[in-house]
Amino acid sequence: MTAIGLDFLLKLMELNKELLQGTVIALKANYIIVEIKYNKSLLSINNTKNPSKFIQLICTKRNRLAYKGYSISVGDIVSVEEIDWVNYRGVINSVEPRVSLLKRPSIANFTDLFIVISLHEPLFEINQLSRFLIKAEEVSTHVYVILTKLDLVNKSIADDYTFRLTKWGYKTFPISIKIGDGIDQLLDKLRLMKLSVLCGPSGVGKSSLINYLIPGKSIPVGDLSKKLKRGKHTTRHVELFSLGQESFIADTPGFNKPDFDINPHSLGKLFPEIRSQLKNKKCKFRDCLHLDEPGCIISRNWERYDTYQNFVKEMINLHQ
Ligand SMILES: Nc1nc2c(ncn2[C@@H]2O[C@H](COP(=O)(O)OP(=O)(O)OP(=O)(O)O)[C@@H](O)[C@H]2O)c(=O)[nH]1
Ligand SMILES: [Mg+2]
Ligand SMILES: [Zn+2]
Repeated sequence: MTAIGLDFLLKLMELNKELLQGTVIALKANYIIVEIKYNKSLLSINNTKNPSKFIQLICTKRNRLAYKGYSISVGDIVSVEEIDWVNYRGVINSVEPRVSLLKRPSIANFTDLFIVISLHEPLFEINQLSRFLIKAEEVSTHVYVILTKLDLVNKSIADDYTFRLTKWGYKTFPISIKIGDGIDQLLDKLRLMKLSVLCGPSGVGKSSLINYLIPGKSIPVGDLSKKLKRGKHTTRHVELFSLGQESFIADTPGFNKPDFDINPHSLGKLFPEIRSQLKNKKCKFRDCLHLDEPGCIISRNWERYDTYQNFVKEMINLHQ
């Protein structure tokens, strides 16, 4: 055996003794795909084979984790051992406590939620967007909107929507991957975040956006249905993609009508328009629904007040 070969083997043995931490980026059949960032010792053994900064390992999990009822989600930070560097396989030994968990789609440790909605094809619907926003507000205080397909509408229409959504209380990113508009500002924001999730209806361009943001990516994207101009549910599973330094973006399967089940009294907290009005003043009754109660201080003069009323009524009916 040559000196270099022995050195290589010793390093492998050393590394196998250590547990390596990585992020679960996808669940595929019975395997868990974990991405591990190169550290110095990894670079020294592996740079000739895989010049990228990240290695993906195909993992299983220790039976002990299954017995304890641990389910592993995309986004989980895990420790991997028994790494086979030839076939890039490993065994997950433990899962770090989660900072956050999104249930549908299931993603652990997300930090920011981006509701992606198209300005045209599929048609922009305030009610649908508000349903996505309510679901996002339920689980996160970091909610943003991406308006896609800017190239398909007049600039005045795009400006009008952006202005309105900003007034609702959401930082809004109008973009087009066909003409490249708005991408730099969005990418600057995404790179500051640890794990941003793209959620929204099918066909709005979530996967296309990730392909555009990450050179060389080719996630499958789908045409819209000819008649209804709706998406065809092309993405079927959650997957994380690295945007570089400690920053991931999650692609998710689109769904068209998010359901929610919320106490009608809690709905107001999920509308930034109501939250801002309640900052310095209070309604007379603590459990005010902000409908017709005497002493209610919430103004009726804002764009989504009707949407709010309808959601309250929907939740009252649901809980009857
Ligand atoms: N004109 C235009 N079309 C776009 C743009 N972005 C995406 N598309 C098109 O929109 C269609 C749907 O794109 P996808 O990326 O598959 O949409 P998705 O949101 O991932 O859909 P699901 O995976 O079904 O949830 C494709 O035909 C894209 O080419 C854009 O900025 N402008
Ligand atoms: Mg997709
Ligand atoms: Zn009130």
